[in-house]
Amino acid sequence: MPDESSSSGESSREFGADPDGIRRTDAAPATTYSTALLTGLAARGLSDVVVCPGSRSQALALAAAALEKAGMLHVHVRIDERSAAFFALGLGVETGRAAAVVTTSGSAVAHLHPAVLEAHHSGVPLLVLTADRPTELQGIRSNQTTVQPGIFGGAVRFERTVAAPTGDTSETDRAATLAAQALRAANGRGIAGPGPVHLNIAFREPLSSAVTVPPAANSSGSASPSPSATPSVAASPLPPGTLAKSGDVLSPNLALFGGGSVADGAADRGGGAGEGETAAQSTDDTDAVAQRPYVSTRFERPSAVLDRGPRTVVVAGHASGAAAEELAHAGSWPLIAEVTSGARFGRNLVVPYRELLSDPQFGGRIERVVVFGHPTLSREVPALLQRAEVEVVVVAPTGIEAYNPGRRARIVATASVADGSADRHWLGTWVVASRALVDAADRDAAPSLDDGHSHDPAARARFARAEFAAVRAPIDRRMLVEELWRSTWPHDRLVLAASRLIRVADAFVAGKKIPVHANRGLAGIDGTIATAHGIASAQQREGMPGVTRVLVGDLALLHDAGSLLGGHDELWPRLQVVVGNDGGGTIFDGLEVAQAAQRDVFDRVQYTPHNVDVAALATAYGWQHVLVTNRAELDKALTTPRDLPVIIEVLLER
Ligand SMILES: Cc1ncc(C[n+]2csc(CCOP(=O)(O)OP(=O)(O)O)c2C)c(N)n1
Repeated sequence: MPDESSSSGESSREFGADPDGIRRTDAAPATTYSTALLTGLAARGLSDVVVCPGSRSQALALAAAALEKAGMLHVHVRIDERSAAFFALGLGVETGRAAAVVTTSGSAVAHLHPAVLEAHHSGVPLLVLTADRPTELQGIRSNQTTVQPGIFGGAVRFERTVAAPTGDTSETDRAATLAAQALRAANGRGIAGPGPVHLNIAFREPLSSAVTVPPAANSSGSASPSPSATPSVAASPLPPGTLAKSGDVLSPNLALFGGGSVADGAADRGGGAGEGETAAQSTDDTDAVAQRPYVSTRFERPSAVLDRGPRTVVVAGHASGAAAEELAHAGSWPLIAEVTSGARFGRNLVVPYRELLSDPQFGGRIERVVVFGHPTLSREVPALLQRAEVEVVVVAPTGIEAYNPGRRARIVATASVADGSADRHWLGTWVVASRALVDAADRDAAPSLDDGHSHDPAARARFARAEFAAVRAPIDRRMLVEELWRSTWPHDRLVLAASRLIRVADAFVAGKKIPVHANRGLAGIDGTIATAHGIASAQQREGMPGVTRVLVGDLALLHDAGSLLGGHDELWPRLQVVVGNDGGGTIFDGLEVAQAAQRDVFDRVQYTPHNVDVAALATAYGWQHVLVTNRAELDKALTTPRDLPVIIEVLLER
């Protein structure tokens, strides 16, 4: 039993006592269990719980609120579970640690699915805690009751359905053990890496009672636990493929990553199978056990030492991190770094990579590609990786799938460069050609400074006119992304929706070491604002400076309009939603279907026009709204400090 939940004889703090002052001594098992679970999670590093309202989940919600009062957690409240889950995803993106979401039973759980899928595919830690009905209410058309075990299919790293707590004294120990297992799985263990975890907990009436925060937890708790505060108490190991103690049901989905191998020691004892094998897991309480792909946490990918011979480029897809730039630098190889890679900087960077990959003199001569992260923003990169004569090395230390469009990549955990002399000519040709293309496309030729300083009134007037024209220039997509890029610094965050503008940014913005995020796991237009809100909340905690700017198309904004609603009385972080409003989804205008289909039909079912008044939308949710039409107004809007979140609207030509 973890120390923090042991009985020490110290007095406990109690929250939620009856208003008449009479202390209720009969704690509801639902509350005892929920408090133990959340205390266990907080003790192991969980810092944020996003609560959605509901009756069946009240014990978890009230316990979370009590732990917040005790300084152990931050609680955020969201009405919409989809929004809540993406908000938690954003917290996980920024902190690298799971945040938890609490929901009631029924369709509430299904609203978590988009964020769970995104977390699964992008490897972001996330913990979902769903309340369920007890077994006696299952299968009888009881209200708000559905099939919650296994609802997320193979998308969760670990899942456990817990039978309704009964008040048995062993339950608090088991809650603490489960907390440790769940956080370990969510925060990343073994080759699967971080991802979503689902704890589905049945509750029986009484659904809650006054919350008593265990004293040890009370004194040691911190609302901002440091990462080093993570597991200090070992959980009891679950042998792979075995059941938890009676009352708990291991989901068949647990088999996905090696049965009980997320429990301490199990993976190390070699219980898993190799990658590509399958395993079935039987449980007492579930008979629908699926055969699922089985990835052992034991399996490790090899490391590669790359010889210098082949003409090589390094591709940094989404969330590669700086390792891609380091390898390109060490190998003297051109670097193709997508805008959300975290590696878009350095001397080897090739911004106009699409053009050069399509050029036989450049792309045509590539012999080897080393890929980091998840490239999603061009057609040229996957086409390159499918060419039979090109060797492909994919660096993926963790992750459920490695990027492998040609299905013949060598997948490694790390890559380094062998000794020897670099082929500087190869790098030089790319860098020179890249610079030439960038210069040719440069539209920002500054007005001549000589004119500005001239004694000739005509020259000075010419300078003033040029300067005026530059700041009054109407905004187009490229200007929009370049101005955003220019305004953003390392202490800021930039979040890009899966609209057309992310591709424009990828095509044009220069190298700059700034944090850029996008939900590229599934490239959905859903949840962008909520994710950015989560990122901003985590980043700006404890007085940190910075602004989070979100660049969305109008459909991405409308899709996540519900996330403009924050928690009542919760402080907003500095958040700017910049919407490029072109009246619908113009990303589809660039597809072949735009030429092939009848115009009116195409517009109706692909472009999907709308007439939403964005200013009124902002007002409805208590946001500020600014409409900008030229560069000067845009710059001002991006740099003006505000007390409220703002939607900066830019009208764009279709
Ligand atoms: C959840 C989800 N539904 C549908 C899509 C398909 N989709 C991709 S881009 C897009 C339209 C984007 O429109 P908008 O945000 O206005 O940006 P624009 O293309 O106009 O720049 C849609 C519907 C998706 N990616 N995700």
